[in-house]
Amino acid sequence: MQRDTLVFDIINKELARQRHGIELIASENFTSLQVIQASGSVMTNKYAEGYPGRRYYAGCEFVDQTEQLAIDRLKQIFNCEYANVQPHSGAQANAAITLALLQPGDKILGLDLSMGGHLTHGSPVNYSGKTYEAHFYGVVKETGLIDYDTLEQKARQHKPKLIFCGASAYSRDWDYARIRKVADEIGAFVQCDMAHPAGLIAKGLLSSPFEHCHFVTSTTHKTLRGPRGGIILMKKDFENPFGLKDVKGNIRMMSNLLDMAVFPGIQGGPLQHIIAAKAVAFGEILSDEFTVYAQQVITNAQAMAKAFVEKGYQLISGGTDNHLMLIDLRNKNISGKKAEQALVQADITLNKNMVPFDDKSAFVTSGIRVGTAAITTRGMKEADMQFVVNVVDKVLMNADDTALINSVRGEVNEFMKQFVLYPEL
Ligand code: DSN
Repeated sequence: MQRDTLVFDIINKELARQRHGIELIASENFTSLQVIQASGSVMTNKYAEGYPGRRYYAGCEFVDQTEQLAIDRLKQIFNCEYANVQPHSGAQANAAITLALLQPGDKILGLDLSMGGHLTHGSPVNYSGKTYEAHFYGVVKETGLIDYDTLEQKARQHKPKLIFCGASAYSRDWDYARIRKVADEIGAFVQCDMAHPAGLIAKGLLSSPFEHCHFVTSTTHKTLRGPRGGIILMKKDFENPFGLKDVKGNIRMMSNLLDMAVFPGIQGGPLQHIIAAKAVAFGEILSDEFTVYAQQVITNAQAMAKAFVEKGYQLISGGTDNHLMLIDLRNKNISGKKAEQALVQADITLNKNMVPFDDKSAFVTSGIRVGTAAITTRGMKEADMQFVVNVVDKVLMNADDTALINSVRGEVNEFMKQFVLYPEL
């Protein structure tokens, strides 16, 4: 077969883009080369419907080994009894939980998307909002912190079967114990979607959801710095709440229902190349090197937040406990959309984001979301955050000045040369 230079030329341009720019998208990161190699390996050729040791195809002895390794390492990272590494994404992981637990029309309660929540926690445009009766809590206007009073009030009022916690644009830690308390009171399950801060939780730098949440899901490509994918975890397996029995009359455990919800419930063949790459990434997370990385992510985020505040930017909740911050740009007279577009011209990528109680649509937004997971992987330290904030500010304050933005792009490209990315490629 002829080399597809068209595609590989485009891939090389993407590599150059990643090398030259400052990556501030809070949900992105740069995996190690060995994670890329595993995800681009011959494991992609293998069909392996089922689970290790119980597949519907022959020749699964090696994919069984990598999948088992991924499961064992993941259980070790979070000290859990159950892990499923097959979900293709975080959305699939969340879908599997709802499929295992709920019937169409059942009630769920989650953080409103416009307040930092996620599509799969009940948004009307997502299967979760279309299939289940979704109710929402938000954040307190004055503080930007989760409104636990409203969460409790809505839980008591609607009696959902499942309460979601976790967010995609929330910079503070969570009070999981408080959520579990009201869930127990009304007989609900609690699911934490820890996709954003998972790598920080892995190293004990934020509260652990595992003691208090029945189910924990995550993506693997954000602060966990693995390949693009999803996972499901339970600290402790438990008897399914529906009294379902297997053919021998034994009560099925929740782990059985979750495994069945992933396959055959919502997925077919697992992506074995990605599962091998997850195993590699989980091995990296177990290292001391990753502990240093996770700590630096937070140190950088706090230095960056301080630098933004010193320049008069309004951070929702005033700062950050994790890897991200949400900035309300209304006092800077620029929309999130315009900010995102101006910054990308200077090779700085981040995303526009609604802020709580936003008066602009999700397509325009009043805010931006900024994260430090990717730039920390590049090797930046807290002293570098001032440069990053300076160039972001320069662009935002001169968003119509093409010549100035071009000169900032030159500064950015020069600055990034010191943070070498994939020298082997
Ligand atoms: N799209 C992801 C994010 O950017 O946070 C969430 O799934």
